Amino acid sequence: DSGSAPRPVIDQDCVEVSGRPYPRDDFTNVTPKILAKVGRDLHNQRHHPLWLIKERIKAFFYSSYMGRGGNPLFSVHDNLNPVVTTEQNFDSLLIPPDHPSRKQGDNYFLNRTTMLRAHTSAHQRELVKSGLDAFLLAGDVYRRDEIDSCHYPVFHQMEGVRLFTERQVFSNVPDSEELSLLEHSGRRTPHKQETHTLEAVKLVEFNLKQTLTRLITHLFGQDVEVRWVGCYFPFTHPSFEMEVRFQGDWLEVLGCGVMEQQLLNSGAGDKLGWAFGLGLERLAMVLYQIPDIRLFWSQDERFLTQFILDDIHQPVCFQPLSKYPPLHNDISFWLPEAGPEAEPQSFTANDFYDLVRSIGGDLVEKVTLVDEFTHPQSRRRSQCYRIIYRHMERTLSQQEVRLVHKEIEDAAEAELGVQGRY
Ligand code: FA5
Ligand code: MG
Repeated sequence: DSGSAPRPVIDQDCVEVSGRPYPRDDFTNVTPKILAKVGRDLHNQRHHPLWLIKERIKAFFYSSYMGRGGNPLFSVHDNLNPVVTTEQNFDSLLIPPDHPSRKQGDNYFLNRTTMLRAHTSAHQRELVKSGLDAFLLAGDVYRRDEIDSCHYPVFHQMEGVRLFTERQVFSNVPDSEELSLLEHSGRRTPHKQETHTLEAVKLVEFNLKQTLTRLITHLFGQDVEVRWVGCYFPFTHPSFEMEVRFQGDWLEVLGCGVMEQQLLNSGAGDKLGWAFGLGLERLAMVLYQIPDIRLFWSQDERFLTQFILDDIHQPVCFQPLSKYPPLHNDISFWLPEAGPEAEPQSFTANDFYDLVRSIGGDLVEKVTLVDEFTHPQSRRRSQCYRIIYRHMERTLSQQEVRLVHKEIEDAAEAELGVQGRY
């Protein structure tokens, strides 16, 4: 049979992503379900709601910020490979070696040195280094996280960065000859970094917040309720999160701040910068009243055709697909007993969430820890999770759910070392 096509070789030693092999090691934890999402590029699919919101954000920046000569100030990048080094995702952003965000339990690793990016900030340094002063960057990002209507292990972010020269920062301040961006013997305070002058930081911070507030009112109209919350990122200081009122609650839509000066040292050390990272799904959910984040992955025409517009600014009156009834099923198990001292925690909730998502896929709407106790004599710990199953496009049968639930029970025992109390 010399004429037949070569058969694909399934390589036990490598993970293949977009046609490239990555050697497995003890850090490898990507699942086939996750790998199947790489390359879907929802943000680049014309008329997809994530594409639509990306286009609307681009349009805002294009029309509000002109460079010299009338060309757009911000360049847009939406095709960077989601496979990055851990150096890009963490070290390049000053995330310390022991920082909790590096945990295996929170990220999808191809191996110890390579991962699916957990945020678009992973590309900040390379783009700043290439000489850009203002850019937007959209992409798919990957995180092991909780399961509910606002969290999904693959989502999309838009990053924005803008750098300012001293002249640009003080351009509207009269008699500003005495002012400078940087100072040499300053101290870090809750309001500023050691090398920044307070005047410069306040102007950059104001520009950042004004830009984002204008973006949000451009998208949602004047009536949207917004609030700023102070927070912490290793790569910005000071740092903030913006929350928007959604379905009676505050929903976090973005993080931002004044860039750590160290990030600008290779080539832009004489400038100051701001950066933000926003969740495209979260904004689209608020804008189009999309009730569940799984819908973005739907191939259902009744969902997708609602976003086909002649003009990206045309309002969308999203008609939710009727909600089909949920079914729930609980699962209880004894956690693995604490191993030898050297082996720390052998079970994390994210391992379980990931397993549920791997097997149940988009049938799973939500997973919550409903009960937990420690046996008084044996000291063994038991947990009970409630899994809510609901299909977005049809009614599930008890039978169908029982099969999936059984598969989850078996896999939890086989893969997580728990002992089922089924
Ligand atoms: C970050 O990812 C930072 N890189 C943002 C940043 C960039 C800060 C530049 C400063 C400068 P955070 O983890 O909070 O931050 O995520 C940013 C946004 O992504 C959130 O506000 C939210 O809108 C969205 N997001 C986070 N996790 C999820 C998830 N599991 N599902 C959907 N959206 C999410
Ligand atoms: Mg956050």
